[in-house]
Amino acid sequence: MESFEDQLKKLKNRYESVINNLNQPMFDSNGVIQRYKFPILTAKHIPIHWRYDLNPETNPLLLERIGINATFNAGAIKMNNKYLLVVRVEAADRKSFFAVAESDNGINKFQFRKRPITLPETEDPDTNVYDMRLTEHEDGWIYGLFCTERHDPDAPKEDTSAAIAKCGIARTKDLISWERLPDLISHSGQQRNVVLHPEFINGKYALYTRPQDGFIDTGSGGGIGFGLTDSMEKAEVLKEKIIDPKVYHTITEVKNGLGPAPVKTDKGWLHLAHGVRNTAAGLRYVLYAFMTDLKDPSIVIHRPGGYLMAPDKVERIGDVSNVLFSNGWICDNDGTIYIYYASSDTRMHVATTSVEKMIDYCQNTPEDGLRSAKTVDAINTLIDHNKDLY
Ligand code: M1P
Repeated sequence: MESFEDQLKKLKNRYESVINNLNQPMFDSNGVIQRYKFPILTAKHIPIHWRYDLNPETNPLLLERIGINATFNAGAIKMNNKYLLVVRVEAADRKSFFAVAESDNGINKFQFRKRPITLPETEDPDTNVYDMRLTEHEDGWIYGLFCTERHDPDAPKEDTSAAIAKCGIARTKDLISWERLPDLISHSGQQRNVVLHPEFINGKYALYTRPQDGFIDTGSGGGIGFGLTDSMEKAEVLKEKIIDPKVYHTITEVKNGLGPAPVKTDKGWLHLAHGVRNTAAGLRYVLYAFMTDLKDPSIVIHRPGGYLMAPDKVERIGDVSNVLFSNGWICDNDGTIYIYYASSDTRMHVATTSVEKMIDYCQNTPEDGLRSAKTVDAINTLIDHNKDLY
């Protein structure tokens, strides 16, 4: 049998080769989005000392003690010249938690910090927390809004899967120590995919919401909502206005939800979201974009039809297949945008674009005409425009 030392050496070498793997841009691009060949974070990126007891006395066989299932749905922020992701890490026991991974260039060599985030709890402990959206708010705090899930106290005893989803809120200045605030109170059922707008609107905090009747089904709720709250210490949204509804026979037919906090541009706020439709093979999650008014971000000003990104090749396969989901992006000073997205609830990827390209995409992609004939009209308009050019 291999010695403890030799096994450990192998483990360490494997880990080093995973985290030092260099990415490559993919040849295949639509001009808007540049994908990269390799995932930037997988379960294999989790440090060895989180998973193994490294003491030969207590683990002579060097067995893994704590398994990790997946690394996905990460919030993102740039601090001190580092590209930081607050990753949803899911352990083998199905509990998700948050952990910071960082990279020097946003594309390569993401590495987890020494420990996961210790997130304080409220008086009502969370069973599961996931999908943190980070917002650098003009009040000086970095807020992390996430989904907190608990068993439904009103469910019949035999129903062990009924859950309630709420928006949990925490804030930090450094991503190390976190202050937990009370969960968001809204009056529209359950909430997932809640995002804080970075600026005050009419002196209030503005939240993008996603009301839903049930835990999975949005039911009569759904759509991306917008509401205001006086404070984040006791966040409560009394009224939600649906700014981007779910619509029959579109990419958002079943449900949708905002991704990261919007990016401010001189032409309006740039948004990334996910849309969900049903298929015979189950739900399909794609990413789409839209823009809202600079002064009033509850008014959509550009609504390009269809998806920006859909699951492709290996992205299609995972724990929850056929899913792309993004809750983090970073916009650099030079206008480069790093879109951090997860595929099939399993692994993290990066794609790059720019503010200029995204504005052009939003302004010049025809809106969904909602009927086949309108799609043909749009193609004919383009063909006519291209007359003498092909
Ligand atoms: O499994 C796909 C996604 O499902 C949920 O998102 P939504 O509420 O929009 O359907 C979330 O659980 C998300 O984490 C997950 O990726």
